[in-house]
Amino acid sequence: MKKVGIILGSDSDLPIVEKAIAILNEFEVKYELHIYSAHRTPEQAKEFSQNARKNGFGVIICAAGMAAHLAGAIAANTTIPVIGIPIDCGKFSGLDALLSTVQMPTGIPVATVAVNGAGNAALLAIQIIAVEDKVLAEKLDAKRIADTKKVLEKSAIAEEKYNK
Ligand code: RP5
Repeated sequence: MKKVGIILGSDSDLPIVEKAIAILNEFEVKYELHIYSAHRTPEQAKEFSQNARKNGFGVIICAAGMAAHLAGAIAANTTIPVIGIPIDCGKFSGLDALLSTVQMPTGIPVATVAVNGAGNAALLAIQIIAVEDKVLAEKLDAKRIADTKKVLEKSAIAEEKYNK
């Protein structure tokens, strides 16, 4: 199975990204995490992305806040799918990072999830890996069914309380 790369612009992004790690663990998908910044350690970020395909990665998740150029900088050096998580650093409620991550020029795509959307970043990464992995695809289908059941159980409780 291909690995998921997880690149964070700073260790201060870890509390948000831990949700993605928990989901990857739940699905037993292998990952490798690094703290490489597009601005503070550009050489390491470049080297990682240039070698990602030959090192067995199938998708890369990038989390960064503020002037969040990390996902775009990683995507510039690989044709592996890149998922960007804009991080809310308390300024502009993360709108700065959202726009910096999502507004990529044609030719260098970044699949951007919601501000702090680490859960969906992990699920999307798993879906990309599952294109070529039947067992993983079945696990994703099972999770959808379980999630739907949970919502309907909550609906039943609310219906019982309010629909007199
Ligand atoms: C970004 O700047 C990082 O991804 C982080 O979200 C933000 C702040 O970094 P620190 O100053 O907390 O290291 O590059």
